[in-house]
This record gives sequence, C-alpha cells and structure tokens, in this order.
Amino acid sequence: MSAVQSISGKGHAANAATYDVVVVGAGFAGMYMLHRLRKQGLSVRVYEQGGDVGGTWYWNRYPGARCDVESMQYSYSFSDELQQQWDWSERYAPQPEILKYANHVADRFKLRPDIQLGTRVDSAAFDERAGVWSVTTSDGKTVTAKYVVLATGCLSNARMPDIEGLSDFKGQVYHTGHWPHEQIDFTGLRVGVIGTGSSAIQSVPVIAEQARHLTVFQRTANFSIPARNAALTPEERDSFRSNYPELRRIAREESRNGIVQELPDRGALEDGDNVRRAKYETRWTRGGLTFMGVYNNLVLDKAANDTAANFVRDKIAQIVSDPSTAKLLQPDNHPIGAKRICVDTDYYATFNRANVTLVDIRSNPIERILPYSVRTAGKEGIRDYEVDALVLATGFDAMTGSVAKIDIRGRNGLTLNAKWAEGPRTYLGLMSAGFPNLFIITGPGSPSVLSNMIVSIEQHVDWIADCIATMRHRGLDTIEAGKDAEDRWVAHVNEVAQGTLYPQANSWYMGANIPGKPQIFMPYIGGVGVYRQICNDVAAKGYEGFVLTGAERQRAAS
Ligand code: N01
Repeated sequence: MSAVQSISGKGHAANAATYDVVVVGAGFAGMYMLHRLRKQGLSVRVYEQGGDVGGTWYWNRYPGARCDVESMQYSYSFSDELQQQWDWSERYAPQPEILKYANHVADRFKLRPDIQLGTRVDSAAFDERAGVWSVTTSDGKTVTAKYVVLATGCLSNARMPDIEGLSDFKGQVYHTGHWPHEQIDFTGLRVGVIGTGSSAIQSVPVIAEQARHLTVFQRTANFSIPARNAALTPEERDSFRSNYPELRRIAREESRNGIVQELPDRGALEDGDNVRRAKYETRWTRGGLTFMGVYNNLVLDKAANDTAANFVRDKIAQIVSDPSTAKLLQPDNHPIGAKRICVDTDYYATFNRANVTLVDIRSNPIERILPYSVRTAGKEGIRDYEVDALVLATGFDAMTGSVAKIDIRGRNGLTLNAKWAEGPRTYLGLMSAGFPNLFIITGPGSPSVLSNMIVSIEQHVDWIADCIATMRHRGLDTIEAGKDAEDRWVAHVNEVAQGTLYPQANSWYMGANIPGKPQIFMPYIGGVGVYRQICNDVAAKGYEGFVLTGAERQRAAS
C-alpha cells in the first residue's frame, strides 16, 4: 500500500500531491536514497534545484576540479554490476567524469522520472494533526509527505565574500562553487584568484597556464600533498574489482575515514628522525590524502603533528624557488590536517612561473575591489592589482548552509534555524529533536566531511531506508530524536573533537569561515567504522534514544 492511501485517510489537503517520502537534493545521497526507497515500494519525489543530477559535482565545474579520494573508492558500492562495469579513467577522476557517472547512475537505475530538476524546496512544515510534512517548492506547489530526507550536501552553499566594491567590478566574477556551464577561457587575461583552499589549489595551476597573469590573494596558507594523478591501468582496475567485497567492507567497518589504507601502528615520535623522514617521503611520493595516515597520532599530539608539518614545509621550500614566496606558502597557523588537507597537481611549482604572483592579504588585507583592480592596504601601503577577471575560491557555508536556506518548521512551529542558532544539534547526525520523520544525510554530528563521502552516504541511506521499513512494518507514525539522547550525542561529538588538534584551526569544520556562525566542531571524529557500529546498535535496540509514536497496529491486528 502506498502512503498516498495511508496519509489521505487522515483528511489532509485533498488537492496536494502526497508521497511517502520527499527527498531534497539529487546528488549522490539523494539518488541512492530514491533508489533504496523505491525498492521498498514507496512513493518518492526528489527535488533538485540544479539543472541536472550530481549535486556538488554539478556545481563545482571550475578548472582542475577533481576528486581528492581515489575514484575506485569514491564510487557507489550498492550495485556490484555498476562497480564492475564502470571504467574510471584516472586515479582521481576529473569533475566531468564524475558528473557523467552520476548521470549514468540516474539513467541506469531509471531514477529520472521521480526527480524534479530546477526546483528548490523553500519550506517544510510538520502538520502535527495529520502527522505529515507539508513541503513547498519554488514552482509554487505544495506537496505532503510522511517523511522528508535532506540530501542537501555539505558543501553546496557557495559563499560570496563580503568584500567592499565587489559589485563595482567591471570584469567577470566567478565562484568556484557555482561555476558556469560554458567553457571559460582565460587566455590573454589578467586573473585574480581570492582564496587558497582546495578549490583554489586545484584551479590555480590550470588557470596559470591560460592567463596572461595570475594574482593569487592568500589569507591563510594551506598544506597540500601532491595527488600523483595518473591514468588507471586495466590491471589496477581489475585488482580493485576482484577484491571489491573485502575492500568495501574494510572501508565501511574498519577504516576511520572510509578509505582503505594501511593502518599505522605507531606514533610519530616512536621513530627516529631518519626513519620518520623516510616514511613521510614514501607517502609524499605515493601522493594523496593518505599522507596523514603515516602515524596514528598526527591529529592528536602537537609534537607529532609538527614533524609532519615541518616535512611539508621543507618540501614547499624545496619546490618554490623564491624564498619569500616559499615562506608565505608555508602554513604557520594551524596543525597539518586540522583543516582539510589539500591534494594538488603542481600547486607550489606554479608559483615559479613568471606570470604568477602571490599576494599576502593577511598582512595587506583587501581593502576593496575597484572596477578594474583589487586594492590591498596594510604593511606595504596601498597597492592596486589590475585584473580582468576574478575567481572567488572562498568556500562554502558548510554542513548547515544549505539546510538553513529551507524554512523548516517542526513541532509547535519551532524552526530548525532557531533551534540551531547556537550550532547544529542532532542525534547521530541523522535527526534533530522536535522534527519528527525528518532525516538528514551526512548531517552535522556524523563523520560526513571527514570521510569518503560516498561511504558515509551509503551508510546513512541504508540506515534511513531500514528505519522507514521498520516504521511501516510496526505500523508506527513518527520517529524523532529524543532530547536526552541528542544532548548526550552533541556532548560526545564535542568531547571527541576536543581530544584532537582539529579545534586549533579556524576551519569550516568549526563554522569559522562564516562571520557570526557559532563555532562548534560539526563532524564526528570517532571514525566511520565506530560510528557505523553505534548506529547499528541503536537500531538493533529498537532505535534506542529515539522517540517512536503510533499504535503498533500491525501487531495488534494480528
Ligand atoms: O573552500 P575553503 P574551498 N577574503 O573554505 C579564503 C571540499 N573540496 O572551496 O582560510 C579573502 O577551504 C579562505 O581564507 P581563510 C574540501 O572538503 C573538495 O577551497 O578563511 N579570502 C580560504 O583560503 C574543501 O575543504 C575538493 O583565511 C577569503 C578560501 O577562501 C572544501 O570543499 C575540491 C575570504 C576558502 O577555502 C572547501 O574548499 C575542492 C575573504 N573574504 C573543495 N573568504 C576535492 O574533492 C574566504 N577566503 C578535490
């Protein structure tokens, strides 16, 4: 029986289309959620504000965009046929290929009929009497659904910086997180890039090859490890494919971050200088995010962390020819890994090019944007850098930004924004007390952005789909986070974070990049394996910590 029948029996607005589940977003989370729920016979409507599926990979089309997790691992595991048949071309797939994969999944699993593109969800209000959510969309329609799943993505709310005069600029302005669909050609132009996070670190080397001159405005230097990207050989692909069941199991159950890698058995200070340097050198040569996995205490112990940070600082000094530029590029205000480590192709070497200038806007902040230049003012007095185009690589209102854009009202008209005014509060990152039947995929309070996102997405989708199946089977009406369980979980997430070096960086993990945003460490650092076990145990104990309502009709009837 579909929920169209079960809900309409409660006398809700007869003219509103009714679904069992409304899913917000058609990125990797929303697409798999749709697939799982449909398999359970549920009616599902997915709304996606973008013009096509793919989420973050639909929006982030900037030059050089590619994944920083190896594609053989950054891919769905739910369909063995899919993982056996899809050919990734490179170790780290470029954005167009990942988007092609997302489209392939949408077509292969016939998802499109249930996805409404180009449609933003504006509000969702819980109707206590009817026990359903009323969801309004940007096309002026209202639908109802028993469950709402927010698959809105953690890094999908691009943040425009508050720089005076930006609107007076006469050239083109691009944001890496909202890049145009047409090819942008910077040939012959003087380009300014503001920001030096992952997006800038990937795009700077590519833009430098096209632009007449590139000026990079850096406020905070970041640690970056070479990707060592290369074409995947058939042997490499086969080696993954023939071991997929075990590799995927390790990623889900045993790893901390959803990536299969050798697990370190010792701390950095247990090795002598030469051995330690040799180990860092091996990982540096291998490339990628797993650099931080050399030792087991790099994000726990500052002295251990310094050994890795110094190694990377030395590398920067070796690569960059001009000593003062090298010095500026050496991060000096946060432990390595306490901000998301970047993965690059030739980033530091790009500053050896004659057409690239690095400007330190920590000592000489941007005062304003003028029609044809960027003006800095500080130690070095006033300087104007002439530019024809500006690239804002200024990041996102991460984890909560895209949820906050929706007017979500739970019990007693409480808005989620009001409840989260002092920082997001969830139980397991999955639900928030006072908002029944509203699930969040990879929300704050779960490993989420600290992990291989697809591993975490699949775990949440499976948990939510199983939960909804249980609810239906037991004839229950609502599930929501219990207030006490939520308080304990928020305290636990915080406690785990405080035991690490992460809070020592002003990162978007902390909300520190958004003026006025409460500074709370948002993701759960306990590790994906540990976290999965906690979620499974909670479910096995009848959803311990959640409040379930509704008569157990099915059981009573039998
Ligand atoms: O954004 P960021 P991002 N004036 O927030 C600067 C994922 N990602 O888009 O640090 C001047 O990291 C800001 O300076 P500061 C990945 O998880 C993944 O690069 O605040 N500068 C910083 O340098 C990543 O962590 C992939 O001092 C301003 C930069 O802008 C996350 O997305 C690729 C400013 C923002 O860096 C975000 O990365 C790309 C201002 N007003 C991204 N405001 C892959 O998988 C901000 N900045 C490969």
